[in-house]
Amino acid sequence: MHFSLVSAIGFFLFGATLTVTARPDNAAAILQDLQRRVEAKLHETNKTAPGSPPGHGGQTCTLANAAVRKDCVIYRLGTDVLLGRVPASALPSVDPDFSAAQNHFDDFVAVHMNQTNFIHGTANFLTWHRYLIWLWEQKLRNYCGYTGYLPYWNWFKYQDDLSKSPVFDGSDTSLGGDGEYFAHNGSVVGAGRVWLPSGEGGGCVKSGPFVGYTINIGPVQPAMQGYTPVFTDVKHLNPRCQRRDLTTAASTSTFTAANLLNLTMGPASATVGHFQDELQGPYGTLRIHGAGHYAMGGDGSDVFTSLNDPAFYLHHAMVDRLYWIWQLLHPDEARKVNGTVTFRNNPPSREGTVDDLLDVGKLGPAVPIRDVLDTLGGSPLCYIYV
Ligand SMILES: *[C@@H]1O[C@H](CO)[C@@H](O)[C@H](O)[C@H]1NC(C)=O
Ligand SMILES: *[C@@H]1O[C@H](CO)[C@@H](O)[C@H](O)[C@H]1NC(C)=O
Ligand SMILES: *[C@@H]1O[C@H](CO)[C@@H](O)[C@H](O)[C@H]1NC(C)=O
Ligand SMILES: *[C@@H]1O[C@H](CO)[C@@H](O)[C@H](O)[C@H]1NC(C)=O
Ligand SMILES: *[C@@H]1O[C@H](CO)[C@@H](O)[C@H](O)[C@H]1NC(C)=O
Ligand SMILES: [Cu+2]
Repeated sequence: MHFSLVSAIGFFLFGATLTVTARPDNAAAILQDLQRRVEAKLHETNKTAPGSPPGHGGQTCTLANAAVRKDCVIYRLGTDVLLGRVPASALPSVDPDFSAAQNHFDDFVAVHMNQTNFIHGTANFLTWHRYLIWLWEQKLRNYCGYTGYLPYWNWFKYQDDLSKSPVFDGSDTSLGGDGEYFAHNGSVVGAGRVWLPSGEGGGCVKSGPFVGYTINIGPVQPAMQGYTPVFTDVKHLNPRCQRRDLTTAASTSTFTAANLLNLTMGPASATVGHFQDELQGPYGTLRIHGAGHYAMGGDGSDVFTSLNDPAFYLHHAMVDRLYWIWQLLHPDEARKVNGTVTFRNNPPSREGTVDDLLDVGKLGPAVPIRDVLDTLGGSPLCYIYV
């Protein structure tokens, strides 16, 4: 049976033309519906980005040859190529200035840490992270024998019991399970205004492919209480286990139909400024982007070095997927940016533009924002989500 959501979410809609045929309380079904809607749009245009330069391999990027990123529920990583472990063990660090980085996995952590104040709450937040995870996907494929594409963590499944999620269930194809029990009083987030009670972990990840794996950089500012930050920079080596505290309080409260609808069709979808600000959360609130990090707890809860938890890449793939859906639903806004070049404009700085370069240090070439606005632009990006 199909419900028309128009009346239920009428206040979200600007025109009455959008109809979502899913129960209003079922975020996963709403997301499916949005997915079908944007796929239909893509197929209408059979997007080849007219005028765009050829993508990799000299081919123009089309729907037919685009990479397809999938839900990790249906597309697990495969035990032969363990996301993160292969590059970590196989690839050396490429930046001697990041002397704490012991391998290429750490390089990603270091680059993100060094730029934290210039890539969050900024005009480049969505595109910088889009480019970073694309580079990660390329490394896995080009150097680690990985033949798939980056899967995403579908927030709208298992949000009421993260330990059952294929991302975190502790199986060989997950990114590891919960941490060992570590007594602590939850996490303080949202500029100190939101308290999340602890889960059942908090210590070293105790199951899955990354047990015994060493991380080296940070923590700088973990939200999890009792996890003491070290004074740290990209030269401070701090070898330790990766910690996690699966925090369902973060996911269940935030990965909701109301938040999804607001961001894709409601007031928060109206402009790129509204979209990115609501996604990251107005000052003192917890919203979807932060909730993914705090749902991981431990290392994943550290805004500077959350990449130490390999689930970072699957979380940001989902952030990117939401951005992609939003872009396809809002073509007039899709190529705009909003905001300045410093974290919540602190210290005050100039407005960002689509000509600003996305600086990823030695991870890859700096590219202008305009080149990654379209995931089918072909140079460098050529992918879709299903
Ligand atoms: C899109 O165009 C390509 C050729 O550029 C074609 O191979 C493909 O089947 C088309 N896809 C759709 C969905 O129409
Ligand atoms: C850190 O980032 C700044 C720019 O934000 C850059 O000038 C500096 O070289 C980076 N540090 C390292 C060690 O790469
Ligand atoms: C845990 O922290 C919260 C928020 O700071 C506080 O309200 C609560 O009393 C604390 N509980 C314990 C047992 O310290
Ligand atoms: C939707 O987003 C707008 C801002 O873009 C915000 O003011 C409003 O509180 C959000 N609504 C809900 C229900 O979260
Ligand atoms: C950026 O977006 C916000 C809404 O989130 C809006 O108030 C502001 O005017 C926008 N700034 C520019 C320069 O467009
Ligand atoms: Cu980040």
